[in-house]
Amino acid sequence: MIASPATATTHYRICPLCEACCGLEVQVEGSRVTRIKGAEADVFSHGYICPKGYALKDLHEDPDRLRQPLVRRNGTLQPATWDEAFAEIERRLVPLVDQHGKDALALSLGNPNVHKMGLLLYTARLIRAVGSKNIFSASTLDQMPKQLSSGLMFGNWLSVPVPDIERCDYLLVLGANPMASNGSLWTVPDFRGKAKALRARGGKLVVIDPRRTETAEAADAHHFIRPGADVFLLAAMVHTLFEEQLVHPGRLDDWLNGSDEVGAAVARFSPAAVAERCGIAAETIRGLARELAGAERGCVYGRIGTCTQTFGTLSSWLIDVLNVLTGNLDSKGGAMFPKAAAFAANTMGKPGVGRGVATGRHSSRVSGAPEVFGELPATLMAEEILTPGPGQVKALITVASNPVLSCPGGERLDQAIAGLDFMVSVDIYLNETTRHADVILPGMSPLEDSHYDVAFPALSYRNHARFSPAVLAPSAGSMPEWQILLKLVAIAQGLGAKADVLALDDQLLAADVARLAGEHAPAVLAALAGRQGPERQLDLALRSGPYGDQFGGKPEGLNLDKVAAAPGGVDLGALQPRIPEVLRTPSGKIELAPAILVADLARAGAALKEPAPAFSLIGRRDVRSNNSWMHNLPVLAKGPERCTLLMHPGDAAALGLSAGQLATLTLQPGRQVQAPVVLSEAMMRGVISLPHGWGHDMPGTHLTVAAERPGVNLNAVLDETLRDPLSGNAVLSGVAVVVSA
Ligand SMILES: Nc1nc2c(c(=O)[nH]1)N[C@H]1C(S)=C(S)[C@@H](COP(=O)(O)OP(=O)(O)OC[C@H]3O[C@@H](n4cnc5c(=O)[nH]c(N)nc54)[C@H](O)[C@@H]3O)O[C@H]1N2
Ligand SMILES: Nc1nc2c(c(=O)[nH]1)N[C@H]1C(S)=C(S)[C@@H](COP(=O)(O)OP(=O)(O)OC[C@H]3O[C@@H](n4cnc5c(=O)[nH]c(N)nc54)[C@H](O)[C@@H]3O)O[C@H]1N2
Ligand code: SF4
Ligand SMILES: [Mo]
Repeated sequence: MIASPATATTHYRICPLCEACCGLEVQVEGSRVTRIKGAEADVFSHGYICPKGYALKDLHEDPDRLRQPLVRRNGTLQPATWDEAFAEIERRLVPLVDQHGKDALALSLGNPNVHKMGLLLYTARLIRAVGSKNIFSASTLDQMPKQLSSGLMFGNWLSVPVPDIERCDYLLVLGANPMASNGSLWTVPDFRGKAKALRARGGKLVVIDPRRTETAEAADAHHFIRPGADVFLLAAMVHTLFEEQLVHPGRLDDWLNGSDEVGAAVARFSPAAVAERCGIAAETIRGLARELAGAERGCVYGRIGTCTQTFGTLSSWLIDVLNVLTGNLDSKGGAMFPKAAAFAANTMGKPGVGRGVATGRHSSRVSGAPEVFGELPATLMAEEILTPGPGQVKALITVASNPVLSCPGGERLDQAIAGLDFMVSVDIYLNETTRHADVILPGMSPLEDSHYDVAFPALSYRNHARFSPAVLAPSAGSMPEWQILLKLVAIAQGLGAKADVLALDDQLLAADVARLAGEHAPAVLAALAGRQGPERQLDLALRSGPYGDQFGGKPEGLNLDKVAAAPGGVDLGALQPRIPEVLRTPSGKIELAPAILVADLARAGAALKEPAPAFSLIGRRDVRSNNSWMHNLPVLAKGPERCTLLMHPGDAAALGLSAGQLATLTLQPGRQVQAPVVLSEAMMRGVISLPHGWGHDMPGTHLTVAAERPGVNLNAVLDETLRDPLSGNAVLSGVAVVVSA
């Protein structure tokens, strides 16, 4: 806490609203938030803030935010006590699972889970307790391809290399718009400032995107690409490296398997063969490969645009193949592996070797889709609910998840969810999805909760450890989300709704410690005494982590007390090379040519022969919006209409459409949406853009501000059967569409 004038106090809080994880300074008078600004003292974000950061105040004060459990009685959701809510869950859920089996209960885990320590650490416990194979999350609407390609290449699902932007002098960005999204699978507050600095020191930023985005505007070069064609472009760049003898992995040579196989596998993807499909000239493709190879410190970074396509895993893989072959992986200024202070799987176990990753340990009941990283594709949720037979999903727990708006086939899913026997939502709003719940259990305002980013330090541009204590005391009648989840664990385990969650927390932690510390477990548990819940797990992770005090073994090392006492966090330095130590493949090497990826290139080869659709649809993100749930916050909701259809003026003219007119998008027979047209020269010809997360006009919701300008639900009409077969990720981009006036 920092002293402030008069009665105001100033508090440090890590922003939980996007992956940039900026440190904020929140000024409070009494229980009222009076000002929010970027924390200059933050060792990682140095005072940066975006418009969403201010919205924490609106979120805290939002009268529509739920503050009390709701239980459905006689068809309507009514306020209830926590005891009543948990008793109702026990009464309904336990017999249902007893009768139909564990798989009859599905979990749907949404994006905010990863932004709250209590949610992320305790949904892990809930997944284990529920024991269902029907685990769905936003990961298969987002980044699963990158996790799979990283897992296959480096041996761990979460070993994702990120650009070392402060030392990079050539950055090639595909399918990402960090100027609007503030970065993803790459925690990089103030991307704009860092990109500017890169260019100021003579570096070059190049963007590949079907739209000339805000990021492209700030770049040295931008190339339009036909949606979904990245796999061809990337394969042709790899082809060029081999053809022109530009393959130079440098020190990685000793740690590589499969370079020659990769060269052979991309033989058919010459720049000339792919140019037309990509919409990029062959000479430009060669030029990109040469620039990357010639850069002293180059890096290729791809994000959601390269994942949410049928060849998502191939594209994600080829990006790192380029980084490896040009000697830019694990090298200063290239694509590097952060070393997180806590919770990172790639800092645990034996360094340099491991079991690697495998998929398909089980498969989905109806479509037979393989499990990936313990999950089934989110797009299969509807069919698992709707298709009768043994193993049919009859009950659902959603945790911070709004799949009716965020998952393709949203309208069908909406109907499926409405027909469930029982549904629980851990959520802060009565929205498009939670309106179907029988019980809603509300989480707290982030300002009432302490925080440490569990996932993002493993994806950060610089190593760091930062903790923020709760800014405000919890409001009366609230319950920490980790305790809500532990109650659900207790019910799932048959301990009952009245179980003592603090005792259960002790038990679960003791089991973790026994696994981790063996004979030293009693001493470790004693050292952790005095804390509970997520903060105790955090102390354990920090102390046993790569910078930790090892419970006295390294007294100068980190623990939670030290991190919490450091104003603005602890800087742990620039990223350092980690190969071979970071690897967890059975061979102890980088697997450059995993068999399932090489095999999948045949599918890409076949697709290359098919013509691109006349019109294809892509999404977009706006800095004042965030997926489906921040549209109820006045500070963000104001301003121009955001749920609009962007198209090139030439395309609009050809279709007889003008600005402001409603265009109809037809994705399949019977699936249409209408949105107002905005003309934009920044769109590639033949490509239109509509954002997701809108459609706040459904009955039974309580989102007063959002309902004023609801927009339309793009995902209601997107095709839920389109997936990347390897990762199970949904295809959200480059979908064929018919546009009419
Ligand atoms: N067409 C299309 N669809 C997409 C995408 C796209 O680009 N195009 N993007 C995809 C991506 S990347 C993602 S990550 C998903 C996101 O989709 P979801 O995972 O569904 O996440 P959100 O849309 O952010 O909805 C978050 C939910 O969490 C609740 N919530 C917010 N804060 C809290 C909290 O503190 N506690 C609790 N308990 N609940 C909270 C909100 O009320 C809301 O119900 O959407 C995907 N869908
Ligand atoms: N303001 C804001 N910030 C957010 C979010 C938000 O909704 N709003 N969502 C958060 C979440 S959940 C995520 S996952 C991240 C995502 O972070 P980013 O990956 O940066 O997401 P986008 O801004 O959607 O950028 C994707 C880009 O890919 C382009 N694209 C579409 N299809 C293709 C293609 O086939 N090939 C290529 N090369 N490009 C393509 C799009 O035009 C778009 O510019 O953002 C996070 N941050
Ligand atoms: S960029 Fe904005 S929303 Fe993201 S963490 Fe920073 S302040 Fe929060
Ligand atoms: Mo996401």
